[in-house]
Amino acid sequence: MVDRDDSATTQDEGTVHYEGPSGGWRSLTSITRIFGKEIDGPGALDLLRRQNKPGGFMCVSCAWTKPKDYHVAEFCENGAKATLWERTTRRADPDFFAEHTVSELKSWPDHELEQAGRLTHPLRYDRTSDKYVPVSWDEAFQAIGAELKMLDPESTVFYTSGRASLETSYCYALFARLYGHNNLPDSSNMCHETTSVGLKKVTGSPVGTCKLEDIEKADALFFFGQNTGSNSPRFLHTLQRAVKRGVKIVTFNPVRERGLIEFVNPQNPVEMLTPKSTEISCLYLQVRPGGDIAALIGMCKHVLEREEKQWAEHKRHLLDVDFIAQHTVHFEAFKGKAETTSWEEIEAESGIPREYLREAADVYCEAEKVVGIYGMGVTQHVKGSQTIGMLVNLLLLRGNIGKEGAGISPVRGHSNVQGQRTVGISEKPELVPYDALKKLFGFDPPPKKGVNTVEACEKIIAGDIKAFVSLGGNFVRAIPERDKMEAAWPKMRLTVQIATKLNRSHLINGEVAYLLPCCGRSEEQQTVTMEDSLSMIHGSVGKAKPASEHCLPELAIVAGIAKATLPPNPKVRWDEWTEDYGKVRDLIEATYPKMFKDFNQRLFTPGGFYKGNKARERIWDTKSGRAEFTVPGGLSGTGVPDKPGRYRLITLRSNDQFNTTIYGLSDRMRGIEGTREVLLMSPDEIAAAGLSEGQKVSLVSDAGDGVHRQVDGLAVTPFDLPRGCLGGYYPELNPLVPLSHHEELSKTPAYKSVPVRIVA
Ligand SMILES: Nc1nc2c(c(=O)[nH]1)N[C@H]1C(S)=C(S)[C@@H](COP(=O)(O)OP(=O)(O)OC[C@H]3O[C@@H](n4cnc5c(=O)[nH]c(N)nc54)[C@H](O)[C@@H]3O)O[C@H]1N2
Ligand SMILES: Nc1nc2c(c(=O)[nH]1)N[C@H]1C(S)=C(S)[C@@H](COP(=O)(O)OP(=O)(O)OC[C@H]3O[C@@H](n4cnc5c(=O)[nH]c(N)nc54)[C@H](O)[C@@H]3O)O[C@H]1N2
Ligand SMILES: [Mo]
Repeated sequence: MVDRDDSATTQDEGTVHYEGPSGGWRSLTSITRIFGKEIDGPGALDLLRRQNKPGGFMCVSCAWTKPKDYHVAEFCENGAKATLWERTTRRADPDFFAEHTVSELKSWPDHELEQAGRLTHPLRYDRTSDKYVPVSWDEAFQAIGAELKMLDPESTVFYTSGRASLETSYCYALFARLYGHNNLPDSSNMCHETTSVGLKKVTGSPVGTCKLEDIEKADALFFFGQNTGSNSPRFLHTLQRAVKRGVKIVTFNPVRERGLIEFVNPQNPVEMLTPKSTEISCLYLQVRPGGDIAALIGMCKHVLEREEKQWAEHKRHLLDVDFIAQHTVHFEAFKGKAETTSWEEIEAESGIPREYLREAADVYCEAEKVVGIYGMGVTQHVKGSQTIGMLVNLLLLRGNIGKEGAGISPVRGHSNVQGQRTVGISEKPELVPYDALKKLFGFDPPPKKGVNTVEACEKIIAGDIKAFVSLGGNFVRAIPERDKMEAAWPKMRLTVQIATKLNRSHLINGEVAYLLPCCGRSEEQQTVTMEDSLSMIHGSVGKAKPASEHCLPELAIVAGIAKATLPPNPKVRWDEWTEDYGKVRDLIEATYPKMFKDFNQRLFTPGGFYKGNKARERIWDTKSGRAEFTVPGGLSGTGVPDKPGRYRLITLRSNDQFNTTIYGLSDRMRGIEGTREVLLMSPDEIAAAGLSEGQKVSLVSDAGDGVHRQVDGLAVTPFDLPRGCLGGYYPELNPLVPLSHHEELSKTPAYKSVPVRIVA
């Protein structure tokens, strides 16, 4: 449960585990194993060589920052997989679709659907033959436009997955508002929306306050629920350097994730020859899922005890009392809560003995500058905002926000998910500068709040949504409540999917359905831009040969549909914008003059240009005008009481997947190979439940709402996990997640603690 030095020593007998460090030779061999011969060699190598460097190609995988001081090869195993996946030589062309009916394709595993290769032609679903048939772009645009013109705009949804560029995203959001709605859910609604709402509430900032320099200057880093080794591997370089500098890293995670335990740098020739790994975390605490609020209260309790003692003995404060007095509110209420919460309650909910929480808190107290880092292990819980509030409480105690080397750093998911929100993809009108839009384009943007992802699902199930346009992504696979959603989906009048590769969402069609092939980012012939997790904005130059001459850039597709839908407006110049994205950047600058000052001139600033952050300057855009201490409502983050037979299920990503895209069946850093149909469970729990290794079981949801949700055929697999908790893979287990099981303020689905029972 607790690990300090040798990661292997505390391992339970018989538990499956990969014992090697992350990075290293194995990370390179895994790429060749997956892709073999099916990539366009020279083109792909050119992209990888330029990947994430100033003036180069910005990776389509994660949102981790692209540093000014880059490596010779500034890409990781998983970034390379994402680039090569886009550069496959396989094609899902009209011949492919002539051979297979949609019903037949539905029987294929998700992995094989994407394996079919890149989409090459605009396609219309023909119900009579149950096949996709090629159409011309003009025919597709006119037909989609005609349908949209007949519908009430508020009965339509425009979804985005967080990859599309700032330019395309700005145009897409503008199209929605000119058409007449704010129904702009984004993959971020399933991801860091908890940050956009929860972090904003307490600091005034919807995004992290750190720059890379802060992480590089910190004395201690605290990780909560973020799997760096698989999901933002380039960050490991920063961590490795930090450890070598003597920085202390403390990790809270129910799973012992390799990347946060030790790391061999695959780009350091000396380390590759004499594999000597760097130990990453000095303390690795296997918190129970949803137990972070309790763990953080425990740490704060110890910090407050030390303050009292230090003041009594030395008349010196441990807390930053000036900062607390000048910059915060509600300190006393929070202090009261921490003091009156007992260690027994804290240990029971967090699953961590008090001496380890005290040790973690000592690391915090002894560091002048601390950064708090988190991911889906925090945001995807019912009480995710409260957990963020607790992490902020800890940081505020010693003034660790708004000073150099300190701050809070949510690690974002998709490569431009943060940027899409910045340029107007939002269901909330108050987050968009309507005055600027009105002035620039001479219209009144719709005042009514639109739907987020969960609300879109509710309305689709209720039959209130008539059309769904998807700019990337795999919505039906990514969301909760799969069975009801798959049943409701075909009742929509129109579904439009703009995509690079075939996926499950393209096979569950509305009455009228189009599948439109776009260029990947690597194939953009013009410069596009994105914002990374540390709020740096970068230009990306792709210029690879498109998968087919019929693929169009995403912006051209959005413009094509918009033109066919909207009445002409001399201020809205779709053709000019498609021709020259620089003009869209001028519009972005005109709409957001502070963040995007001199946008076109600063595109290629090495390391990106910073969009700014008020909380970083200690200007608090909160209700009180100060940073806010908060008192959590309870100690559990799950929102569901424990009871006998009920487990907390964590849905995980493997190292061989990007969200719903499954590259292969190896989760090498967790030692799980050849299958994803597993139920991870601690050996003690397996014994207690009377199960045996390898036994096939079913999971049923235990949400108490009377709805039966079940997934069968999961092999019981011993794995080092805290008590009362199970693990398994996303998206296979999504049918178990109730739509109503979401974060309380932001409605982010609570994918990290799904209440389930095992049926043997
Ligand atoms: N290669 C690759 N890279 C990716 C992605 C991918 O699928 N593949 N996806 C991208 C996207 S969209 C996103 S959002 C990010 C996701 O990246 P992460 O934020 O790392 O998300 P997850 O992989 O879902 O897992 C989060 C971690 O939280 C831990 N955890 C679960 N429950 C709890 C809890 O209650 N408390 C704590 N402290 N920890 C918990 C899990 O064990 C896991 O290690 O990665 C992005 N990058
Ligand atoms: N149980 C569970 N569910 C989860 C999560 C979890 O941790 N657990 N995580 C959630 C999170 S954090 C997220 S972000 C969502 C992800 O949800 P989405 O963003 O909707 O899903 P992706 O799998 O990223 O989408 C993959 C598809 O995008 C298309 N695509 C790829 N590149 C491009 C491109 O350049 N342009 C276009 N137009 N299309 C492209 C391809 O067709 C590919 O099949 O899932 C969420 N669902
Ligand atoms: Mo995400």
